[in-house]
Formats: sequence, structure tokens, C-alpha cells
Amino acid sequence: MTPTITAFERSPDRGRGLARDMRVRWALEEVGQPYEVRLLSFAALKESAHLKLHPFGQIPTYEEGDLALFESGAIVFHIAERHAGLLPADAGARARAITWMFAALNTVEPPIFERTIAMIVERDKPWYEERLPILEDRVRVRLGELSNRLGDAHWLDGAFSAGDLLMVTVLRRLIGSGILENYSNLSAYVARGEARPAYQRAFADQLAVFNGKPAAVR
Ligand SMILES: N[C@@H](CCC(=O)N[C@@H](CS)C(=O)NCC(=O)O)C(=O)O
Repeated sequence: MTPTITAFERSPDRGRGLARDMRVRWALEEVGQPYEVRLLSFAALKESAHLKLHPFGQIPTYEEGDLALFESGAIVFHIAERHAGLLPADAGARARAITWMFAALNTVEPPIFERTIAMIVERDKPWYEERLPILEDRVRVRLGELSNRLGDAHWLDGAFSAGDLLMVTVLRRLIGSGILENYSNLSAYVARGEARPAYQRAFADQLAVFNGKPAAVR
């Protein structure tokens, strides 16, 4: 059964691949699962039809027959569990890859996203100039730790996994910030993720929505 995901009709990032449907698109591309996309306006996100699928009125969602999921991490996990290619077969390696999925979303993403939100909604506040460096230091702490762990490895724990997929999408939000660029192994890690053919197909399809062009037919 072909799953259907939801995505922004008009992405606020202007097609830079930051909206979280990118994670789901990338995972589906990695495992070779075709999918359909239902595009939604910001208003439609908050309407009852969508709220039945997503209690917080956000994208992405994932529908497959009777199954409806929300939360990008849960969706990527669902895809990774049902197809080969995103989680190792060995039980220990699989548990570690899942640990990296949680680490990406629960430990690394929060300070990065808090900085982003501050830059969007707090720019005109009197405390902004004082608060931003504090938020950026918190990001640096996490990147330093992640950089130490990654070292000169290609991926976080052996072969590319759903943990790397989520971590790369989380780190991409820092591209051009001047922060990520100070950690050459993390920049190279992100570039390695972006170079994967599955990533490139997912990115092109998300960008096509922003450009108003139909997605490639595969
Ligand atoms: N934790 C959720 C976050 C989802 C999320 O923040 N989605 C954003 C787009 S990337 C959204 O729909 N924003 C619109 C809104 O919150 O109204 C996930 O990972 O799926």
C-alpha cells in the first residue's frame, strides 16, 4: 500500500529542506518505498480533518491504510522497522542506532531549534542580544560533544542508519550559521548525508513544491 505523507503547501524555509517532512521523504527514498504527498496550507493544519491525524496541527503525518502516524521520529522509525536499510539487523547495533535517533531529536535538536525560534520571534525583544549568545553556547556544547564522538568516522555507529538520517537533518538547520562550520568533521558528516542519492531525490521533491513544479515521477 502506498503511504501518504503531509507537507507544507508553501514552505517557510523557501525550499531549503528544513521542514520535517524532509526526514520522512528521505527515509522513504532510502528504502525505495514510493509515497504520495498531501500538501496543506497553514490554515488547513489547524482544521479538524488534520487535527484528527495530528493532535498538534503540524506536518508531517503518515497514513498507510488504517494506520495514521505523526511525529517525524516515530514515522522514520516505523519506516525503518518495516524495510531493510535504515536499521542494522544485529540486535545491539539496532538498539544503538535507535539510541542515536532519540539523541538527535531529544538531545541535539532542542538547543538548535531554540536558537532558531529565538531568531524568528525574539529578534525585537530587549533581551535578544544578550540571550542569543547564551543559546549559541548551548548549541556549541552539544556540537562539541557530538564532534568528539564522531571523530573521523563516516557515520555515528558503523553503517549509515536512521540515527544518522535524523542527526543530519537536525544539524542542517545550522548550515550558514558559522557555528556548524567550526566543526569540520560535523560539516563533512552533513555533506556526506546530503550526498546520498536518496537525500537528493527527497530534497528535489520538497524543493519542487516550493518552486511550484510537480515532483518527479518515479
Ligand atoms: N516534533 C514534531 C515537530 C513537527 C513540527 O514542528 N512541524 C512543523 C514543520 S517542520 C509545523 O508543522 N509547524 C507548523 C505549526 O506548528 O503550526 C516532529 O518531529 O514531527
